[in-house]
Amino acid sequence: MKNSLGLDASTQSLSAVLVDWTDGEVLGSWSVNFGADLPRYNHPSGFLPGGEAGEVHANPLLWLDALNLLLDRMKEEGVDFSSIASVSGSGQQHGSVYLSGDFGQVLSSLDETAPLAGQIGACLTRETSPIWMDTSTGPECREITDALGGADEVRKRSGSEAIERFTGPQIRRFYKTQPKAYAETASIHLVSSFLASVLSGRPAAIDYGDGAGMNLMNLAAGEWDDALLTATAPDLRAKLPEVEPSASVAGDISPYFVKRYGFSPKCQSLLWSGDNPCSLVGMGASRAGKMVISLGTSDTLFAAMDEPLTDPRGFGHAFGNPMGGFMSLICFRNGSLAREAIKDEYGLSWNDFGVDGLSRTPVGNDGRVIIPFVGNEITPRVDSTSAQAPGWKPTAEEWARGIVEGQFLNMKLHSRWLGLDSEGEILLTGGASENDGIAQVVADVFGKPVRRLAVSGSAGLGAAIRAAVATGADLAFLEDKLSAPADGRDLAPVSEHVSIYQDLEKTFAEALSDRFNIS
Ligand code: XUL
Repeated sequence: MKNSLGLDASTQSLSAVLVDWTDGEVLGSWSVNFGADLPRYNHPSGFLPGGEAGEVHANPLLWLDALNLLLDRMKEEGVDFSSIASVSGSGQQHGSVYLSGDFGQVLSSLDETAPLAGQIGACLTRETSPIWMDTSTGPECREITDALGGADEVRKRSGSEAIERFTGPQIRRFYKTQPKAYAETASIHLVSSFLASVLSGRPAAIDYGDGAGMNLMNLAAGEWDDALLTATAPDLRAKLPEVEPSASVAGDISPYFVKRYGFSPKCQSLLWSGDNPCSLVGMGASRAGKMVISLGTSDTLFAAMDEPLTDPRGFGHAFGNPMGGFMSLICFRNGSLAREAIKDEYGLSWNDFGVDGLSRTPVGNDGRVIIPFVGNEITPRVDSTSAQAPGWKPTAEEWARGIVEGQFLNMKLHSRWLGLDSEGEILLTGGASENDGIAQVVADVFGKPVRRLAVSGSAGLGAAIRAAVATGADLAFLEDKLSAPADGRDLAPVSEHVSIYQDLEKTFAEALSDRFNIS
């Protein structure tokens, strides 16, 4: 057995990647799209539409049906499950699943002739799961913060201030709004630990990576934090699984998967982690020194950290690094959507954001900046309805340059707490990273070389690498083979541009503080 399987339960799909860890090769990948492949759940974008007051929920049975469908498809395509030595997974972070005391018993006696959803569904004490897009818990965040004596205390303990989408505030809201169902709940799992439990045929622990996204774990100690638990909901300690290192084996794979799909009974089922912690591994950045910038619907910046640093301004997060130590995660809501809004508003094309397009305007727009928030931003936390050019009227081409420069100046300003200014390189991923014009602005604003990797689906790949390493594979070898830079795609910072952006960062910080009254 020389293969490992990585599963990725993301917001909109469940995917699998099969890796041969002796040769360091990806053997194949498969995916089930929740909206298109399981339309009976009415989750066109992976969650129930129409949630009120900021609620965004998904049906956990959908994830189970997707798991059966994904493995059915792989079986039909002739995947030899008996070649898999270990399996792990990556889950969308923060989402929670609420279960009765029967969960363990049901898992240990699953009937392999029937789908999972019909058997496990009876254990749910809350029909739907709040997911990371849920913003309904503002009052609960304030209550937890007050109980701890302030935002700094919550951040120092858990790695983040109390955040609406984080699991603790979500649990508190459930306890307040449905006290009876909360009392009937025997265990609360994350998406990651729920699916790890199903694969292992017994309740699995929560790992340090995903556990840190709950506002319940003491980040430095790697244990549930009594003060945070007490501030969140009564009897919570008894309802939470243990928290353990990400490399822990939850057990042999459940007989359900052995009998139904032909997995080896010796296949090791590892704890799962969150999607961002798994991406850190998949991008080859699990050792300190590399910074990953992912350009997606939201842009994110993450990096491994040796120490549990936290963001003194309270915008960024610190999680456990699945390979040991810690990681930062900073999320910028105005990512691709903001770039696209400016493109559409000013009649631009993506070529106008490319090398030729950007060459029509001077680097730094002659010392003028654009505040790139077309809608509310979370880093920094400000309400905004449109991007702004304080004190000037940009042309369409200046808007193209200015929105991108503003985004990365904001990113640089708000990642300074990581202390990575003078070292390392940037690994750039996500749709917009393909654009050489945008990628060069990243290199010049940060003053670091930018590398773009051949890898796609870094969360699932990271899960497969974690599974492989737990069964004896060499991390450095797999990173070299699987997370390698795409040939000829590296970009070096241009020194004249770097100094222009050093000055422009100050102008940008002043514009931000003038406009939003923040320091
Ligand atoms: C991280 C976050 C998202 C989810 C879904 O804090 O909320 O990145 O993990 O991808």
